Amino acid sequence: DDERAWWKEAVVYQVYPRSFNDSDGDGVGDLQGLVDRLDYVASLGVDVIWLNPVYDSPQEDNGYDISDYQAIYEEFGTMEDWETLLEEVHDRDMKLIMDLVVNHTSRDHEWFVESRQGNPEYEEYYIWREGDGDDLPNNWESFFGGSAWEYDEEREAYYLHLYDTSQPDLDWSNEDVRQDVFDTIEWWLEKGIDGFRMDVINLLSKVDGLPDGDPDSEWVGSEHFIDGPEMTEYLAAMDEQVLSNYDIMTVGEMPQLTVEEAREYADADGPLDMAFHFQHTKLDYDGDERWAVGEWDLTELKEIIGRWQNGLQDEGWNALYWENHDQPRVVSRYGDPVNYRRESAKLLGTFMLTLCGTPYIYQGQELGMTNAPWESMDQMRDVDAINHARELIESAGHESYEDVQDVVAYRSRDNARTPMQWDDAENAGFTDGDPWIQVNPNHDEVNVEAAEADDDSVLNYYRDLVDLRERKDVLVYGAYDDLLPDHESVYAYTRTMTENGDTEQVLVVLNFFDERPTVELPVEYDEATLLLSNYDRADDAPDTVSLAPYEARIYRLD
Ligand code: TEU
Repeated sequence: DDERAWWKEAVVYQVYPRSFNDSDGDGVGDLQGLVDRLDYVASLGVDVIWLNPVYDSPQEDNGYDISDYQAIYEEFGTMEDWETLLEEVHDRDMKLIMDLVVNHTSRDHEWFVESRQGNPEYEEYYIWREGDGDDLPNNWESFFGGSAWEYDEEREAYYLHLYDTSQPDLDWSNEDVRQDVFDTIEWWLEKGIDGFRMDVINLLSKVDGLPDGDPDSEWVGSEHFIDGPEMTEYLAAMDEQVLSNYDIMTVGEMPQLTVEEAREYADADGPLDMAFHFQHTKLDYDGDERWAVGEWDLTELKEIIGRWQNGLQDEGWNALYWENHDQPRVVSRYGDPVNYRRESAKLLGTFMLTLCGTPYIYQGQELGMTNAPWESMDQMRDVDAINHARELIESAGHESYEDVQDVVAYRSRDNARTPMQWDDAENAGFTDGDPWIQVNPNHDEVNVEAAEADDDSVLNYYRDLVDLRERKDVLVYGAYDDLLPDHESVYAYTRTMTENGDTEQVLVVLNFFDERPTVELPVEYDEATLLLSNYDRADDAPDTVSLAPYEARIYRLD
């Protein structure tokens, strides 16, 4: 969609506050720590910060279990600190979007406390079902493993939790729930924030009667709770009552999202501006299996990206990402963290910042941070990884963690959550205390201080990429054309935009592996200018290109 909007032209930087910067030495990142590093964030040239949940929470799922939507988690600071943050972000001409987690709350939320006591006002706020002993209400599974039902002694009934047992799902079919959530959204918007990232927002509506799901499906029950029957209605109401009254950006996180659905959620009158899908994050699964690692294929990546680039060309808008707090580090998945860490980090960055859509850079991605070694269970913090590690050990009749270490260490969400690497000091400059999670040992080499001092660093390359994108509308709005859909190691595409009779075209050539291929490209041009590359080389003709390992080039064609 080429109608202009500020959020289409924006580059977003995601901050996971728990792991960004600790200002008070308790080993946990905090709001003041982020404020202290805002000049760094601004120096990247980004326009928007997406802040992961900072609300009051028992932190069973690092803040995705919210016990009070209108208070700040104590270890992160106070509401005053948060207000300072907003002000300081705005002072630097950036915007701030917050995480909205309203599929579920924490079990400690007052609504749940009242609900489990059977207080009539809150009785129907969550999804309660009768049942006893092994007789579960249905066969739905939690994303984190095990049944999606937990028995509550107090209410003597089961409640549904599609995530952790500490995260009961709200009953969105209850109008009072919707109204309370809309009021919360409005309360934050009135504080002056610039939008929301909406957590698992396509899970709100559950099929009536909660029927059993296909037992062979990867997430049992999901056909009955993903994109349920009332989804469109709930989001339309949220939009009409609250969102549409503000000039904000909204991005929905939507597991199992297809292009067709994305066009509906994010068309011109849709409730959302864009949505995160997961298709390209599953390339390295073994089939459908997340807790197994498979070989990935570049032509498959092209197919997925092409589907989304073309599918949202006229309607809707892409959200572009490689990493976030739930994904392992991209260099360790689709690059080479050992022999070509820098080159492949730059290559993957080039890809993300030259596609059509709004790019999201996750903290540390701009340094080429990698997965960490998880040598024992007690180094791990993530409830998802820990649960699945236990399940894997049990189900395969394994003895110990070592037997499942390869897959767990590769896939764990903790890979994204190791502290931001500021310098080569003991705790990477993240904290003066004991970090809540291990610091990646490679921080002695991979860190901001070293990257600042090095013209060739991944960091400085990301700055160039962001800068280029900010200067070239064709990189934001231009149409995408894949030149080599069948090539197994080189990805090459153009972005083309015609405005007032002038055509602007950019060519991107990416070598995704460590070989040295030569490719012929079907491009027409009178003059080609190399705008950016991760190798130092003189301009050469872009129709016959010989590439070094993980080489990336961006040309302007005239
Ligand atoms: O995640 C939803 C979710 O299911 C995925 O992001 C999942 O972690 C991913 O598919 C793994 O590949 C959101 C939050 O981002 C996550 O941190 C929370 O734990 C979860 O919701 C529950 O709120």
